[in-house]
Amino acid sequence: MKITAARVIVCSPGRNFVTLKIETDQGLTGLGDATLNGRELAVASYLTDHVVPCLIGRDAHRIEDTWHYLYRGAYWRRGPVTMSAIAAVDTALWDLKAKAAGMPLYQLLGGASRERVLVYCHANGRDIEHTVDEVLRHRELGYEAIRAQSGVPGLDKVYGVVDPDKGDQPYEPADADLPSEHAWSTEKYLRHAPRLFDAVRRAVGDDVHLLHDAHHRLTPIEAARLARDLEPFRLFWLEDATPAENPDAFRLLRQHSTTPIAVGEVFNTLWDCKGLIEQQLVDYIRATVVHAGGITHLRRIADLAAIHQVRTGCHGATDLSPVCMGAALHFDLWVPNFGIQEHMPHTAETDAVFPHAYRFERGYMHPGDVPGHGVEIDEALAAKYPYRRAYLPVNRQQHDGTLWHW
Ligand code: KDG
Ligand code: MG
Repeated sequence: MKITAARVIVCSPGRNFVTLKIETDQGLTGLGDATLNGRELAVASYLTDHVVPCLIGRDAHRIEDTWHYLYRGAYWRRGPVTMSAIAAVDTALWDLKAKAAGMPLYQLLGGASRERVLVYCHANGRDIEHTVDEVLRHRELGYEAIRAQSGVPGLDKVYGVVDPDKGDQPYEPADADLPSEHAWSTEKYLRHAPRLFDAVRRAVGDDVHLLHDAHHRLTPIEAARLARDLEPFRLFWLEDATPAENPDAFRLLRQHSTTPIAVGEVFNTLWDCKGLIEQQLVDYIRATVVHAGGITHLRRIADLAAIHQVRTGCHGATDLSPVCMGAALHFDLWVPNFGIQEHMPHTAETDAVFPHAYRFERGYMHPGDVPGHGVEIDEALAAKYPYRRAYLPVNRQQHDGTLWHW
């Protein structure tokens, strides 16, 4: 099966998505997600200008060889742009191989290890009361695992928080034109977060998994304090408690708390998490298909994690396209050391552009059983939503304006 053409499709049905479509001489096509929120065109250019010319004429079945051709062959390794581009090619090739075999992708990976995929949702509120209402509403929808994020008194905007009264959208922000600036206070947040989980746990009882994302904003000792303060509420995980690039920080965190730790949505390769996994400094690894080199590389990360009792918890925010979601769900159904999958439903506009076989049912998902990863693109509809420049916000310390982690 020879690759005859490959194209990058950039569209913005509510937010930007970058999709690679590979065509073959067998008439089959494969899709890969290449979306890197806020830096979309860098990946599109990396693919169009540097990768696509190398793909034409290659055997689409040689997934492993193509992965190394793009990774080692570039000489310059790693990084989110490179690895998202490689991921897109890899995902499209797995899609093609599974279509050629007439099987859903999870069958090629080794078959289903479970009946269905446990997912967690986002309950976001402007304050504690609103967040509790959102947790209870998501419980009614059947979710057994719920991430709770709340506005913090004294801070106007906080990551993960939605205020419908301010017209906020229930998805990861992608502000147009230039990055917006938020004010941050660690002291206010650290006072507030334990109160939030006290209220949420009381309202929802013991039978729901609760999660929280600190989004890299704490120093190691602050992260340790938060993890310890949250222990009574028995979280499923505390995510990105401190910036992910410093493994030593996680050693300090571990010394102080038994709250399970998740990290890795910003990781691109095994080399970013090797130490954290081998030293069992984290419990869940959040790398996913699009930003960590595709199915081929993600399964390598998962295999290393498995022998150190670290489980997977793939990133699944709405800035990852349905193509990534579909591929991740096949991976989740197979991967032996599965933990949980993040699920933020896409908007109706996005779902219409990316028709898919995966489905949600009362707190669980399934990738479906059509050949391939089960996600397609309606190119005519996609063309109606041209790219719009968009950025994630930035954070500054409230007291003196120092640029901080968002
Ligand atoms: O583009 C950034 C988002 O993907 C990130 O902010 C989402 O932290 C996130 C999460 O846990 O979903
Ligand atoms: Mg996160």
